Amino acid sequence: MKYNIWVRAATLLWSLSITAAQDAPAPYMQVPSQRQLEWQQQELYAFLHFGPNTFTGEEWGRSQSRPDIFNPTDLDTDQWAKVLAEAGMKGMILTAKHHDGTCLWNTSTTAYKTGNGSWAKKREQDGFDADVVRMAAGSAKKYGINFGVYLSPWDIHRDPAMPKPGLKGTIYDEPQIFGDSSPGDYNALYVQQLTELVTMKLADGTPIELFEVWLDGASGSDTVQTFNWTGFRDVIRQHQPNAVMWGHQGPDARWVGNEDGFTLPTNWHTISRTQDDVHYSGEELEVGVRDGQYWTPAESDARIRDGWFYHANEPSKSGAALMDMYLKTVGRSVNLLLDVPPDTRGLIADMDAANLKEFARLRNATLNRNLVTPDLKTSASSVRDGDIVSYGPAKVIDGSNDTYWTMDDGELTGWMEVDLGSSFCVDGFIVQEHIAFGQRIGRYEIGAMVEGSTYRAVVSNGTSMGYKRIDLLEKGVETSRIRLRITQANAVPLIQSLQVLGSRNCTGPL
Ligand code: FUL
Repeated sequence: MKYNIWVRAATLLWSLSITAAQDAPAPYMQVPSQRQLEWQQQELYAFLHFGPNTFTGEEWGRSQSRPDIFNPTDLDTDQWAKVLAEAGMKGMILTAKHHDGTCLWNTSTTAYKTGNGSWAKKREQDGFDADVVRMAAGSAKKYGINFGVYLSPWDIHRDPAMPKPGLKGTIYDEPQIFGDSSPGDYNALYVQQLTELVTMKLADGTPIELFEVWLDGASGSDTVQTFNWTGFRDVIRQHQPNAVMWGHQGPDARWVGNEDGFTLPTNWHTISRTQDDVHYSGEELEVGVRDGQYWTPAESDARIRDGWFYHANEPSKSGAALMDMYLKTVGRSVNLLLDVPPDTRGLIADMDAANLKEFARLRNATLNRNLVTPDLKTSASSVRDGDIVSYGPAKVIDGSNDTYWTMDDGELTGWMEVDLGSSFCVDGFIVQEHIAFGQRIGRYEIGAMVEGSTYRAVVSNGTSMGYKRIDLLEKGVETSRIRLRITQANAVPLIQSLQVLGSRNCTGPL
């Protein structure tokens, strides 16, 4: 009894002493804003390219068709949201206006909108909403996924370099104001369109919340138009403070430099240029700039089919191909924006829905096999100020995004171990750096204890860790202890999470 009282008193004194814990490490160089951090956690979401091109078979519509061309036979935005939500996608971004200039919402800025076509008129007569952006936003909300819009800065409809004889003499023959030397102010028109989108409301009056606004960088004409990126950003910030503004170079998220669903193994969340600077090349965007001037993480936009818009004859990528993309993007700290284009019915094609379902099954079967539980034993080469309660290695397996294992300032390398309790067949790892305080780690290794007491490096080429790294092994290894070693960092490393993937034994089903 007495002994117990002494133990309790000692424990109390010890826990009081650790409340005066050493301060957390100072943030290192650039850090993400709250909106960027939340966006990074979305990881996988869909792009929906939908509009006149769906019906003309074009990819870059030349703005020759009239709104009547937009004629989905069975449009059901609820089906989009349901398919995507069931496939574990966290949101959808709809082409409110693609390069051809047709607006999918009821804008007051142009006559060139689907709302002026016979499909919309008929729907309205029948008492239904015909504003495709609003309909999609409502469906996203209904199925609990995020919503975002794409608004193409390049606007062929207004670009004098792109002749439109097909619209001559119609109400769609509108002033050609795109370009620095054209009459009129295209930036003002764009700001108006952006403002309409960021202030849009659902039919019941609730404001539509956007998680991302996609400002495409492409321009296929020679017309030079200097865009007012700062002005565009201000409009988004004012009305949608939580929305990430995507542009070729930010400001909130950057292009990954290709449209094929991969990035190079090394990927930094920072770069040193803004939208107003010369464009980086593809590879420069893939890699980013270590210790760069701006926190501008990469997003990979890729396609389930060959084109961005639906074309019936194109094959749909298999679940396995999509899984490969996922590992080369999300598994390398880059968000994956996967295009799933609605067809001419206005539905996600059955084949695409089936492949998304298989993709979700594969993700689950591969990644949802964490052997680590918070009660397991951990140890580390050292702990910040010896304060294991605040910064110990158990923080890596506690399931919290707010805690991490770290060491004293100036300690740039070190290791932490987790004892799995008994032998398992380990075949993969998911590691996360605590990026809320910056990106620091340049190299890491993961070892598995084999033959009693030696560690064998099973991941030996870990590079920039960042938000999340998924390392899958070609062959499972029988082990009961795992060691994560940080072998290069530019400031004391902060490890937020380590998941060890595997099953009971190597002969069992994976
Ligand atoms: C590109 C565009 O030119 C494509 O049509 C597509 O919208 C893709 C996502 O971005 O820049």
